[in-house]
Amino acid sequence: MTSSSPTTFLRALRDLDLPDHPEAVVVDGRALSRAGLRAVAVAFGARLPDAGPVAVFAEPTLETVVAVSGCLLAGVPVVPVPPDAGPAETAHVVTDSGATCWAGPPREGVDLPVVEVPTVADDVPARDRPDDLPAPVAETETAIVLYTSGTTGAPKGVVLSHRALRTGIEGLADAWGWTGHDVVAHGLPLFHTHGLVLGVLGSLHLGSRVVHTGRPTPQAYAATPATVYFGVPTVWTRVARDPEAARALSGARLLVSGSAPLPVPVFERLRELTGHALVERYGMTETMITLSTRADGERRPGWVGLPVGEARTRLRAEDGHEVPADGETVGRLEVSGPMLFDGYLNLPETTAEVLGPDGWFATGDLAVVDADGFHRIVGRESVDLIKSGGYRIGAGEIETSLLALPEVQEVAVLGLPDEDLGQRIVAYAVVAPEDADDALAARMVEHVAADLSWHKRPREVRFVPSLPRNAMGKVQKKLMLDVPG
Ligand code: MLC
Ligand code: AMP
Repeated sequence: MTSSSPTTFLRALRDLDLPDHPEAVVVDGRALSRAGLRAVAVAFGARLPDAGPVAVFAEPTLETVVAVSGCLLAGVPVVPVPPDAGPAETAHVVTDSGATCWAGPPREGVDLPVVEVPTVADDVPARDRPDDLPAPVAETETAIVLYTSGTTGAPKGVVLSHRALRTGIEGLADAWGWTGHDVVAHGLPLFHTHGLVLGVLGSLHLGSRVVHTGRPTPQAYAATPATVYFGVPTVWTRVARDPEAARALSGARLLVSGSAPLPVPVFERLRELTGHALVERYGMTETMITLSTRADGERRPGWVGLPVGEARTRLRAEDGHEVPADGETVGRLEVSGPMLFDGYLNLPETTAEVLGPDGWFATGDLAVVDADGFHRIVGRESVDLIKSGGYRIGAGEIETSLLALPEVQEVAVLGLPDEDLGQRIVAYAVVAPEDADDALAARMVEHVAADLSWHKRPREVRFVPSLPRNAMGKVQKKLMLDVPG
């Protein structure tokens, strides 16, 4: 067994000697100081029935911040549950993660003891308010399990240690000059890396204030004074279409885009409107943020910059050789470093397919690197992993869901280019001619929204007489992507 130092993640929440602010954390208009958050988070941790993982219904609320912080301070793994997930997906996350209790409102598919989440210290009886923090667990212990889609099957639990989160955040602090003097604003979901781990937990580690705007709308961003704004490209595309909101962000220190490719015209338009060249960064649930442009360095539209902190990258050709750093030759991007995940929960074989014994992780993304070490993400190897609005969605899970409808004989799900969402989920379905109508299309969309989650619903259904297949019977999705409309 390897020894490991105690975790120091969430330093600014552990160490109350650091400067505090009455509105250190604001979610949708409700605020806590860090001292206040620490008190209720520790009280929440003390209520947990055992050391088992805690499933947290991760709405964008102060309760989510308290529950997640409380688990991390208590050294208990936390499992954020997407609030828009249907009963089947919720049940999968709760069961697969082995969660032993539930922090959130009653929910179909969840049969676990509920732990109430306090947000006001005075509401917690004095006897239930520990004076001190629990002893920190080892850095190598699991901090969080984030569920994310693969090309097929149900979402997989990505296991991240306290060390992965800490080193990932400290790398970004270095790249972005992110300090306790910053105010971070965003309105992203609190069940993924971007909104939860970077926006909220990153701030609680580095001591910046964080303001969650409820929704990531241009108006909400414009109305929230901050030094650093986080957004997925869809958010920035919408800001670029709202000149007044965009101009309101001119006084920021950094505007940061990530989770999907930022279109170059959006980068250019925002430069015109705000005077800012956006910082672009690339990451994955499995890797934290591994590449970024720098606060004090070049920002090149369409490029995601240099390795962050202790992250290392390499680009491999199909034959396994490293590709030249010429800014043109495309290779498979691999990443190593202490910010990597420990594996997919309960899936050792799937983990071994992507995470080698040498510590290199195959991202599934294709990239080029130039002589200065600048990276550009070219695309993904598989068309079956779709990024829509910054959400990662597996074509396979949607196809499986749709095939449960008796009318759907065959189906292929694709991510088609979309100006707003980056990719738009389109389901190509083979059904009997008499079934092919708007009512069935609407029912298919509703079925996915209810069965999986709202953000995984197809935005469009196209009825087709057949799907193109090769001699082996495999659907030729790349051919379908080449055929317009
Ligand atoms: C939402 N709606 C629902 C619903 N859920 N209606 C019925 N049932 C439900 N379950 C409604 C909303 O209220 C809203 O209505 C409308 O549907 C649209 O919802 P939306 O999903 O908010 O808007 P949309 O335009 O589809 O989404 C754009 C978006 C969203 C940018 C807001 O895609 C988003 O939040 N993306 C962020 C994804 C993300 O954080 N990814 C990071 C992954 S981590 P109305 O009427 O109010 O408009 C990662 C690592 C890294 O990638 O590198 O960062
Ligand atoms: P997720 O696990 O949701 O973080 O999704 C990770 C995937 O998002 C990566 O494998 C990339 O395909 C994509 N991605 C994240 N950031 C960027 C970026 N800046 N540019 C292009 N693709 C990105």
